[in-house]
Amino acid sequence: MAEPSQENVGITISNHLLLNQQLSTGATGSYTRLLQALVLACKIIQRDVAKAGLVDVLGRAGTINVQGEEVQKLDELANTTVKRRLSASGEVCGLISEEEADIIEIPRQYPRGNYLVHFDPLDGSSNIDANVSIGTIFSIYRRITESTNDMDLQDALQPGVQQIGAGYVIYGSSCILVFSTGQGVNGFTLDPSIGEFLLSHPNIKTPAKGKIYSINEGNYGYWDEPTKKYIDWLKHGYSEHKTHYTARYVGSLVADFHRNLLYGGIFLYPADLKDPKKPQGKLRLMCEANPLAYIIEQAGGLATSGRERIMDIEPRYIHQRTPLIIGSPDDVKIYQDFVEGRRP
Ligand code: AHM
Ligand code: MG
Repeated sequence: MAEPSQENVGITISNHLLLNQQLSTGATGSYTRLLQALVLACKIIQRDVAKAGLVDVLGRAGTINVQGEEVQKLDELANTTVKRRLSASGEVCGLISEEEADIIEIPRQYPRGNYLVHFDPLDGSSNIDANVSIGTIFSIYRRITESTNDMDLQDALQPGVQQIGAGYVIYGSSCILVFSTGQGVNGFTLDPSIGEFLLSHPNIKTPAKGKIYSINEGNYGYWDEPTKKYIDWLKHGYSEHKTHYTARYVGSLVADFHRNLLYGGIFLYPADLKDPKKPQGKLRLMCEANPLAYIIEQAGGLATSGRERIMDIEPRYIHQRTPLIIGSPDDVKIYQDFVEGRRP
């Protein structure tokens, strides 16, 4: 697919996808149909998120609303929406959601396509009641098993380098969809008056170095020594780095990631050494770390677990977690220097 130029700013996402399909030799339209189904799912979730405050007034999730129906939790609703729309596209052979333990089978009435999608339908959902930005994250692979049947675990457990597309949507002050299919990163903002995502951020590149660091410092006592030293250095090593780092942490991954992507900086969710539930940190490799790693690398940044590049990790199970250190390349390299003992 070709990189969009500044002249394309304002074109609709459908137009952008179709143009790229025309420019890709041998394209059948399957991938475009898959992406269009994802876009539609995200528009529906945006509509539901925008009504979340009203749901709270008219009936809490899990209670019975005025029509006598049970009010569904927003993250369950988002999960159902993505499943339905992607299944009905006829382009997927299976789905894997953060919300469900196993591979999701595609209902029998739909054909099995060649793609599979890992997704987190509503990341940061603990922030919903406070009106803080939340998001959907997705990661697309081509199936590797040769079959017209359902996908199997081998298809699901591909390393991040095999992704053929990834992205996220933020339901925030405006609704923005950021994605890449391997030729750079583009951002589309939803114009609610026409119900269309329009190209607003063509060819996003992250700054080589930033001034922002994002980490849950309440967990300081649980980090490994290199991470503690790195954060101490960011806060106290002013004479060396000659800049003033500033802390920003929303606690909603898409919001923290997106801000740092645009402004530059580093986001860290390291391993948690004292919490037996989080020896690998909190974030999931397949539906959170890999797609954001794909985006950041496409934008010129880096993503590591501290031990290895995120996209090189060989997944062993679907809901595997990983430490995630991601952002501007120079900042991630300095973190790596601390890990590898090049800085005291
Ligand atoms: P979730 O998938 O249960 O919503 O949890 C993931 C969220 C991320 O959005 C965010 O980066 C992280 O949890 C924050 O965790 P913490 O509250 O431990 O700092
Ligand atoms: Mg999540």
